[in-house]
Amino acid sequence: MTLGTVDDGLESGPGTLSRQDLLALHRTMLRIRHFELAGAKQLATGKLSGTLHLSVGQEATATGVCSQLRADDYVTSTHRGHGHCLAKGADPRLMMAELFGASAGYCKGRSGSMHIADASSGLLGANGIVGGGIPMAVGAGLSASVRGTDQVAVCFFGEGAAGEGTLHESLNLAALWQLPVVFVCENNRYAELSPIADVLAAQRVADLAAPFGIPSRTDDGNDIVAVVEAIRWALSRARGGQGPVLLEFETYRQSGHFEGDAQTYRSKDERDHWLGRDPLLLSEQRLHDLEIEQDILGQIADEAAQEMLDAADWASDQPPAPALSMTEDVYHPEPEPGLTRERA
Ligand SMILES: Cc1ncc(C[n+]2csc(CCOP(=O)(O)OP(=O)(O)O)c2C)c(N)n1
Repeated sequence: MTLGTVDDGLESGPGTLSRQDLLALHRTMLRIRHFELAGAKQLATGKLSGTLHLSVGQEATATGVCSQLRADDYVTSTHRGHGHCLAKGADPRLMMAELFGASAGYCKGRSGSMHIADASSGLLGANGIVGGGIPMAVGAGLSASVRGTDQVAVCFFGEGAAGEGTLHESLNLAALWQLPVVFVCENNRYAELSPIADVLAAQRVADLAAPFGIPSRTDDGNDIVAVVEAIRWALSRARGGQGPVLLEFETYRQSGHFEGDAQTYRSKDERDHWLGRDPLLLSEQRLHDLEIEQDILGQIADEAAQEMLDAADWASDQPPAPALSMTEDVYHPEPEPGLTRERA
């Protein structure tokens, strides 16, 4: 669709974002929401096997952060990475094909949901290893620094990953070498089934940056404008040669840890509270305040839903990757002369 109906004579929205910007952000959040819902539907109807880690409720963090990145900036993601990939510019059809294990997918059907990568959009990979993407972003930041570019590397991670050694090693090196890395914690309050207080000694993830002299802040991760403001601050430092930054965003995973999770570990009251703070709801309220008509919002939502249903339909028709292709394109060094592969 064209947003031409609100294009003319735009006033500035809050936080130096125009109404057009806010609509574009809203649209990206809707595309993420509907990608997740379309994937869940494929699972529920048995067309897709395995499970998925959905990011329903966390759309504002992926959208806000990636909206301020350049195409050549790097992103590393997590097991809950669909939103990060979409927001960084990945094609939902090629992502969906990965969920189906189809050769047409970004990684020829070998990545599944948790390891989608697309170098052409700077996506160095989602990652099923909790904390695994964090040092990769430091490597990407080091590469940018050595090559003398002004690219930035962003790693998304959860508060559960904040207890992993990889975060602390990565903060150390990024600070020591003053690398252009933005550490982005999506604190969705639960690591699998464990509340944050059971897994992290620090009061806040943002506090973990202080020993390394890294500036940090905690913001509302469900408010798209707050996310954009925070990442703009972080990027002005990281791209400006002032070294790494850590952003913590408070948010809530509305979906289970995985599709099929009975979610007995949280109360209805808690859930209801956060449903009232749904990032799409908050964004819609703001757009209403800016006098954007409901018809326009409805049209954007319908288009996002249709796009993702079509992507799922298309992907489900793609031929699965042949089993024997599994070892193709996988790094395995040749054995030294005189050694057989078995002995090497
Ligand atoms: C190194 C490693 N340890 C444990 C796991 C099992 N595991 C998968 S998801 C998860 C919780 C991660 O929590 P968090 O980092 O907060 O991300 P969220 O699931 O909340 O998005 C764990 C422990 C894993 N995949 N990798």
